[in-house]
Formats: sequence, C-alpha cells, structure tokens
Amino acid sequence: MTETHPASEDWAQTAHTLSQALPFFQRYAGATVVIKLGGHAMGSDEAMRSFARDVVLMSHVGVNPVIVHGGGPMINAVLKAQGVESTFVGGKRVTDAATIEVVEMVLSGFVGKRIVQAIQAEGGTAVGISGKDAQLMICEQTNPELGFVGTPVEMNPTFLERMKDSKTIPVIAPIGAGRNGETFNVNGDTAAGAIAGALKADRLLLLTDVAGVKGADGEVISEITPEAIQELTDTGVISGGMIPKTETALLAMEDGVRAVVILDGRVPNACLLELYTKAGAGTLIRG
Ligand code: X2W
Repeated sequence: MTETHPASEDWAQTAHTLSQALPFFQRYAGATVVIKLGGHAMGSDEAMRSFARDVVLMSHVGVNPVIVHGGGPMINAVLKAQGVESTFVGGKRVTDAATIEVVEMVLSGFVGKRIVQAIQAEGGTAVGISGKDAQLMICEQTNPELGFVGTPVEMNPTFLERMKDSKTIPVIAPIGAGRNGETFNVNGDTAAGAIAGALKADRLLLLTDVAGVKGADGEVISEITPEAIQELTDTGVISGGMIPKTETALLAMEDGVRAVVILDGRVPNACLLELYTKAGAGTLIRG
C-alpha cells in the first residue's frame, strides 16, 4: 500500500497552525483549567470524542484539566421515563428525596462514566468522582423551597492536587455532601465555579450551547471586564439563562480564578480554539 501527502498548501497550513500555537502551549504549561461541560453541550458521540480529544491533548502539553459536568437533559429523560416532571425555580431543579436519588445516579453513574470512557478512548487517564468524594464539596441547603439543592460552603481540593501529580484527569459530578449525611444536587455551573475557585484555576471554561455573552447590538463580545458584565446585567442586556453563568464567572473571579470564558461547547475543538489560538472562542471575562 502507498500513501500520498495531502495537497501541499493544506499541509503548509497545518504546519503553520501548529507552529503558531507554541506561545500558547508555553503560556498554559502547568496551568489548571477547569472545564464545565453542560448537558446541552454534550450532544452526539462525535462531539464527546472531539471534547475528550481536546482534553487529552491539553493534558499532553502540560495543562491540568479538571472536568466538571452537568447533565440536566439526561436527568430529565430518566425522570420522565418514571413519569416525573421537574419544576425549576431560578434555574434550579426542585429536588425532593426521590429526585436526588435519580440525580445522583444519572450524574455520577451514567454521565460521568461516559466522559471518563471518552477520555480514556483517546489515551488519557480519567477518574470519575463527585463532590462527595474526599469531602471535595460540602454543601448547605440553598433554600427549603428547593429541597435537596445545595450551595457549596466548604471546599477540600487536596485530593485533586494529588490527582494532578499523577496526571489523572478528574471528572466531577456536581453532587455535594451535607454535614448531616444528606446528598445535595448542585447546579453544574455553581459547582464548576466553586471548584475553580478552590483551585485558584488559571481558567474556567464554561461550555454551553450559546456562542458567548451578547452585547446590546446582539453581537458576541470577545472580551469583557467583570464591571462591564455587571453593567450589562443591570441594564437587562444580559438576561435569562446567561445570568447564572455570568454570576458564576464573577464569583469564581472573586475567589481567585484568573479568567473565565463562556463558549459554545458544540463547536468542534472549542477548548483548543480558546486556549491555543490568538482569536480564542466565546467571551473572555477578565479584570
Ligand atoms: C442540576 C444539575 C445538573 C446540571 C439539575 O438537576 O439539572 C440543579 O438544578 P446542566 O446540564 O449543566 O444544566 N442541578 C440544582 O447542572 O446540568
């Protein structure tokens, strides 16, 4: 069998792109990058493969990726099969005793392990845990009206540091432990922000199903300060489902995260475009 080289201009372009990435490889070597993969951004097996490949590549060039996942649509599907319809208050699922069991089963059991497998299929080593493991995320009830929905109040990230030393990629389900043995359902963005804050991450990437934060003209903003985010929120330009994301971003930055990016996880290789190209992807929030 013989093989031919690709057309020389394509080949030259590929080499050029790789070469241009050098300063970014250098910049992020040793950096901790927390990536929130939302349920809506997970999509097809192909999208999952592409995401996993990006994560393994990042890890190979010296980044410490930490994955925090959601899985809202997957929880909905299982609850629906049981004839249960969830209600949401302020974007949070009202979670009774029966629902928290389904939430934990779906997130820790099904969604987390799917991501672990995808990363390992690309040659990485991943371990699926939740906020319960090694006391990572201790929670208190957010509001009695929401039932078993938790707010992180104490983070213990030491175990994640050990995983980093052994080049193991953590895949974390947003489930927290209560001080009295309860299990709490935590919004995926909130959990990712709390974990990024506890690790003082260099970047928090919030992968979602929109292109980024839009300004008053409807265009996606490529870079914005926390103050400008506040202004756009006060004037109603930032609204709806974007509010929990920008709130998470601002809180994470208060906790010491250097910058947060809100980007479309459905775009192939979204993480690579963000970290290793000049233009980046989505909206970069930085002070
Ligand atoms: C979420 C946890 C999963 C999640 C839920 O039960 O749906 C709360 O609402 P996405 O895919 O990122 O939306 N928890 C309290 O956040 O998933």
